[in-house]
Amino acid sequence: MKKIITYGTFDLFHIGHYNILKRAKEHGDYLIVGVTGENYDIGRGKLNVHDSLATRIENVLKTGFADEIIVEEYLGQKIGDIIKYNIDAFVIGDDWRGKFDHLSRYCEMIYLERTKGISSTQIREETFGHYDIGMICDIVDDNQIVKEAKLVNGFEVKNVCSDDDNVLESLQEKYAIENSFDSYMDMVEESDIIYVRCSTSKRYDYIRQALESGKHVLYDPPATFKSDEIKELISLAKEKNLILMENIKMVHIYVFNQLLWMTQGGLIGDILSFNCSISKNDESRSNLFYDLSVYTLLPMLKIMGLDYEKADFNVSKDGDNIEFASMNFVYPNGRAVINVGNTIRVDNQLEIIGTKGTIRMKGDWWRSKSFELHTPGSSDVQLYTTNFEGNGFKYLIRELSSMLSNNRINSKSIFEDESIKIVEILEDVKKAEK
Ligand code: C2G
Repeated sequence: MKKIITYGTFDLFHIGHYNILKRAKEHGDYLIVGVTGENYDIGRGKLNVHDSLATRIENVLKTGFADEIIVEEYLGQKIGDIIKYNIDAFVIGDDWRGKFDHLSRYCEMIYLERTKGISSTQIREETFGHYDIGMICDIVDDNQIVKEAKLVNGFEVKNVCSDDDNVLESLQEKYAIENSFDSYMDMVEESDIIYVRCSTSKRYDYIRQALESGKHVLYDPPATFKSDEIKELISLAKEKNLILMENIKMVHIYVFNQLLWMTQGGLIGDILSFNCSISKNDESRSNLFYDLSVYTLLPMLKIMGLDYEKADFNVSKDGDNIEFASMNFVYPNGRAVINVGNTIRVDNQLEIIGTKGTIRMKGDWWRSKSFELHTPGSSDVQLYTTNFEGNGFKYLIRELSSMLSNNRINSKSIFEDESIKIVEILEDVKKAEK
């Protein structure tokens, strides 16, 4: 009996998938089909698979060609599968030609011609639409949004605008953005989503104007230092049924959800202490201190909660510039200490101490792909990691994509009360700064 194996995602099942399964079966007597698991697809950069694993398996089964279905869960599984299932031949479409030649040591390799004119990507774009992103920016640094947006079907940074002509020219050239605009409102008109990436003092106005024009907004936080202004923006977005979302990538990354699960789900016991430090020296960005503070406050609020009893802020300044600030929060059963260095460097780290364990993230923890779990009484350190290329922007855009296709305006990664609380805290820090 000749055993064949083939693999695929089989999203939005179409004639190309049907044909390859049919022909794969014709090459042998028994066909095993490996259907990709969701985590595996995310890991290999296939971010917006639409159908659930169960639906994709069901569609493969319905063809009647598969004798057995397995789930492909990790990179490198194919070798183990060929050995385990005693496979004689591996079949795959010729879009993969050359990529699997190393498997020919284990079994026969058969590349079959792909069905022309049809793909899941094409169906996804036709069914779920296309969103043009317009970026308003005052530095020549796109935060990798141009590259990362391309990884999510249906999203593209098509328009750019800047108050500064030189910046505008450099941005358009550096990132090969199709259209540049002198007028912000003209760009807003031409875009579906606006990304506000400019100095803090300008953010509120740009966001408000975009929302008033009926456009979804993604912005570098904080939007403002005034809590009534953030509340106003949030209600404006709600009134117009628009998405208003902070660009905080950390909360969209898989490993951060694991960290939240452990801390919120009691896996490291009661939380006694949340301690983190962050510093970055970038003179090209004014008010960077406040941008950095947002990164620290969001995980604190998620892990320790919104209801601290007391807070005090110690702000050290050199002229107008904040060099360093320490923020201390007293919670009913624990403490949070946050140190933010602007021109004064501090070691970047995050530590959460619970009664049953300690979590540590070293280095640039806000963009880290891993954390350590230390358990009292054990010398074993467990490492939780997630692997991906880039800065994680694609995961944020993927959430945006899911919100748009489900007609949901509220992000579940950053809740409205957290957004408001962050601005309220920054408002208090501003007062302490004086
Ligand atoms: N296919 C085809 N013709 C199309 C589209 C897809 O013949 N028009 C084939 C692909 O070549 C592949 C199979 O259908 O053999 C499944 O395609 P996808 O669902 O796109 O899966 P893919 O990302 O190619 O996964 O481990 C996963 C595999 O390596 C392949």
